[in-house]
Amino acid sequence: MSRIFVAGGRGLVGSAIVRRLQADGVEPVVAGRDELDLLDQQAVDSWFAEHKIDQVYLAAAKVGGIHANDTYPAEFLRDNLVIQTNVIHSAWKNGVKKLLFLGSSCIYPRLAPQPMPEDCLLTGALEPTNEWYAIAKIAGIKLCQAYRKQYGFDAISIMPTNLYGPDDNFDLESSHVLPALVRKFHEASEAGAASVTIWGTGSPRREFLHVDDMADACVFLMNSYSSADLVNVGWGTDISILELAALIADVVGFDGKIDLDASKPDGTPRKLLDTSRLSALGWGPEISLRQGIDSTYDWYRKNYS
Ligand code: GFB
Repeated sequence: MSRIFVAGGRGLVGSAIVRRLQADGVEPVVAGRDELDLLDQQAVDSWFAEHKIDQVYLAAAKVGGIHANDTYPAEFLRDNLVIQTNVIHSAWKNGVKKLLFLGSSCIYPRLAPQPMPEDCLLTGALEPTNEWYAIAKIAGIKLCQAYRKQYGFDAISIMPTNLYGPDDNFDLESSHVLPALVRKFHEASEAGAASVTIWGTGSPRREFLHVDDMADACVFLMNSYSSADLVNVGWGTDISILELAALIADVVGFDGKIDLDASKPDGTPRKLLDTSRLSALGWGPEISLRQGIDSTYDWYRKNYS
């Protein structure tokens, strides 16, 4: 049986991949930060030499929403470059047979054609609020392609759209919009507040995919796909941030006002992935946004609030 390492196995995506593998009766290897510091090349190299891993899901990264990306550019660039370089290099050096690298839809130009096909990579300027993270992820894709070209290493790159689900970060400063709004509307509803304030103009459009669908796509691609060409993973339709806020308010049962704080950045005007490459390979998502928000809100109430 293959030995599978999920790097970042305690995070949003990594823990979903672990659950998905366990559902198939596979127990992947996970190493917490206390056990393995992915920023330490020596430590990562010794760890791989010792553990004899066959497959790697590289889901470890420094991540955050628009405010965190914009506030900590040095960490988003440096930590992600180092983590992915350490893992990809040590995996190859220690005989790993296959590696799946997780990128992000923010690698594409700010004003890319919508929906965004994989081949619009590097055809225009990036969104300034997350260009640091995007540059690190683009370097990760290029590293996978370079190791494939020079060493024949079977590394593939997958670009998820905005993800959400259980084990997400619900911190109001550093989280992405969906968990932030779940928390804001929940707290407003509990407190009987008259209004909730959301950031920006409410007009940017985003596509949201439940992380369990994402994990299923990762396992599918790990087992069936081998190419230097990246693959987008998304839900297929997008909604505006104001529509998302109204949907979350409805799930939570908040019937007050929604205010906009236009002093906060909007970020990319629209981010919708073209998923025709993945559809042609035979995979599609299953969890609708309404279902996904319902179950995420259940999880939040049980585990967080
Ligand atoms: O999810 P989010 O933080 O990141 O924000 P991005 C999406 C949109 O929601 C922006 C608005 O227009 C925000 O201004 N928004 C409204 C809020 N209210 C809130 C709130 O309370 N919290 C947050 N966080 N947003 C990230 C990138 O971009 O997407 C990362 O910064 C990564 O690099 C990730 O690619 C997937 O979708 O704009």
